[in-house]
Amino acid sequence: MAEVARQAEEQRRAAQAAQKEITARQQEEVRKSQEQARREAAAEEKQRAAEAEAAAEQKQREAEAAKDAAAQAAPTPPEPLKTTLTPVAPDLASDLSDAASTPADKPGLLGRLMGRAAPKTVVRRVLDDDMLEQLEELLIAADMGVDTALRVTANMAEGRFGKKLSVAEIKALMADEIARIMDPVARPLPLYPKTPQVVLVVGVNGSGKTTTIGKLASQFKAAGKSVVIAAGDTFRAAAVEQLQVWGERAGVPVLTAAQGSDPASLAFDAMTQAEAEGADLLLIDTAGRLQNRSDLMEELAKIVRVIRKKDESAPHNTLLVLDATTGQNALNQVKVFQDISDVSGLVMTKLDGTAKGGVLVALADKFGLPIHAIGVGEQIDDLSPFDPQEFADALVGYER
Ligand SMILES: Nc1nc2c(ncn2[C@@H]2O[C@H](COP(=O)(O)OP(=O)(O)O)[C@@H](O)[C@H]2O)c(=O)[nH]1
Ligand SMILES: [Mg+2]
Repeated sequence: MAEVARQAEEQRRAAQAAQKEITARQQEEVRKSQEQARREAAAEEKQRAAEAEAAAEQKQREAEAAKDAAAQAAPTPPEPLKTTLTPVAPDLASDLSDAASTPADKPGLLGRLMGRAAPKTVVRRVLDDDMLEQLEELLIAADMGVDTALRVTANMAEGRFGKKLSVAEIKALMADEIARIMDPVARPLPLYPKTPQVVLVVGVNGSGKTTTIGKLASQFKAAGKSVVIAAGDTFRAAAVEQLQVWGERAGVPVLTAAQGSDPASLAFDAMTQAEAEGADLLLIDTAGRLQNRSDLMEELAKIVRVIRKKDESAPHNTLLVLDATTGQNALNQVKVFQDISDVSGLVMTKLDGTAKGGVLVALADKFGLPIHAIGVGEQIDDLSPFDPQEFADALVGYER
């Protein structure tokens, strides 16, 4: 019996020990699984943090890329005219009271007119015939032409003859008179509801037609217009390539034809494509070989005839592109192109750094044709609206 009891007791103990062991194992497992859960939670947390960090980085990268793109897309405004256009005479631009001018400097026109003065002293001189004559010479030297120069000085003298004026007053007066002549012709390229609006671009070789078309296409595109370009100067292969480069820069399709092929048939195809695409504008480049005037006239007339088969009212603008550095010659070019085409407006290029900007005043005075824009450099954004006061101030070297 005792043996049985002892065995039972042993069994009970063994069972108890086994139970203890099981419990310990279970506890160990619980502990382990809790540990595992903690580890997983920590890993998950780490993962989330890493993801958040990556997202933030990505966001920053995107913001930076957007900023870069915006910086690239935003047209850098062209240099102000007052820093790029050469004033009527450098002497007019430099203030007499400027202490920086050294005695070695040539006194310059106004220096001679007014006499040398102690720094900071405002010199005044009487506006008399002598002074008016010298101002005229200055304007003629800037390619304003005799008639227009006389008109400007006569207007300056009106009501002021015999009065004493300072350099600043003379500059302001001259700038105002010039701006008054330019005001009526300063008009942007008109846009019509009829599409495609056909803009025929004419002018002598090298005047800046192709460059201006590239700049215009870029500006219209930026303004949300759809544009098609026709490379109508089929005479020179290089001209077509140049236009293709501009088209790529502006993001505008350029229609081309083989060198020497008929520009009129290209214009017709371009018109067909512009209509099919629902384009807002069709810009047609042309050759500018004035050496053979009747050929050029025939070529332009044929382009016009052909596009009128599609739209009787086309071309809606005939833009004459003139090079400011050709000075008075630009006046002859207007006459010639008015003879052989229906010039509706002007673009004056290369006003950056020319001393012949005065020709624009003569053009406004003599022809009264709208001046739509001015070219102030070779880059895509170097086409500015024409602002008469800014132009006049820059021409005279007047700081407002
Ligand atoms: N500085 C300056 N150069 C210009 C301007 N417009 C055009 N040009 C340059 O004048 C040259 C002739 O221009 P281009 O467009 O080929 O004239 P096109 O023969 O009439 O088509 C090129 O070297 C142009 O870069 C301008 O406004 N300023
Ligand atoms: Mg060209």
